[in-house]
Amino acid sequence: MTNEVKIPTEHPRAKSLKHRKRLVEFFDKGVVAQAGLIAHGRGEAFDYLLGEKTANFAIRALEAAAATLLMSEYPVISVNGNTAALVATDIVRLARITEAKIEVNLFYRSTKREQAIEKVLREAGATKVLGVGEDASAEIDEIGSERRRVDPKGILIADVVLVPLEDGDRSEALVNMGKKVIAIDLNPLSRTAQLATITIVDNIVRAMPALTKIVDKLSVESKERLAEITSRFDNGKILSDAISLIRRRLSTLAKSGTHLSFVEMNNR
Ligand code: PTJ
Repeated sequence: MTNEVKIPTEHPRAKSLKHRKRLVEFFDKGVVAQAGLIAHGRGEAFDYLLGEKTANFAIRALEAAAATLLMSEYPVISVNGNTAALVATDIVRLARITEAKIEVNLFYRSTKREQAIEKVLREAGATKVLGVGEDASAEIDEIGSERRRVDPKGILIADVVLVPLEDGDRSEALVNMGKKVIAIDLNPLSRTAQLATITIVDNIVRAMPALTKIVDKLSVESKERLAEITSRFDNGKILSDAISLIRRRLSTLAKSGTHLSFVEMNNR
């Protein structure tokens, strides 16, 4: 039913409605998990609080993420249902320019879903997709969920893992294994956001294309310059800035009680 309804382009929330429609469509195709729809709603709520824009702190995290990817030896992009539905083309583009592997890694794992996600990625241009079926033959013991099953040619041996949107049981284990974890998560309070090496507090639909652009821009920089970007990066400060932005927006909005004429704060 949701997918039969045409979204009017002039609708004030047309973009957000289109993303919802796409997720429902990909849920019907067996790509997105039921819980993926709930997770998206949680993300939307945080995006609303953050002002639905890529904030300065997210740009700083994107730069650190781009520098980290460019300096890495064996980067892997981990893909789940929501990510495949919303940003498959960006994943393939980013993998190409960073020479990263793409691996399907699911919380609600089933061979059918793994294959459906692989199909979406291949249709978006991926030539190789790790972690599907028997290929996910290694296990990370510290992870309790199905996410522990990984590809021995992928996440298991990666030095940097990009996890756009996940459920938080994994960041800590990957960091404990000595890997750098780059997370994209709209909730600065989530376990993933808190435990990642670099947290991009932004919507994957904005952050993924932005990351590709920044990687392109930084790809001409020297190793020293890239190392400088990562060494001065402070993830605690990023999380603190994200939480402060929410607080500032809410206290300003709380004063008037109405927000539709709300002028964006320019001191972000
Ligand atoms: O496809 P699977 O089987 O691997 O399952 C994927 C989900 C998303 C269902 C699973 O990882 C899960 O349950 O995740 P959580 O615990 O609901 O966490 C999802 C996090 O992503 C939350 O912190 C949301 O705020 C955040 N989020 C949701 N949508 C977006 C987002 N962050 C960035 N961009 C989004 N579009």
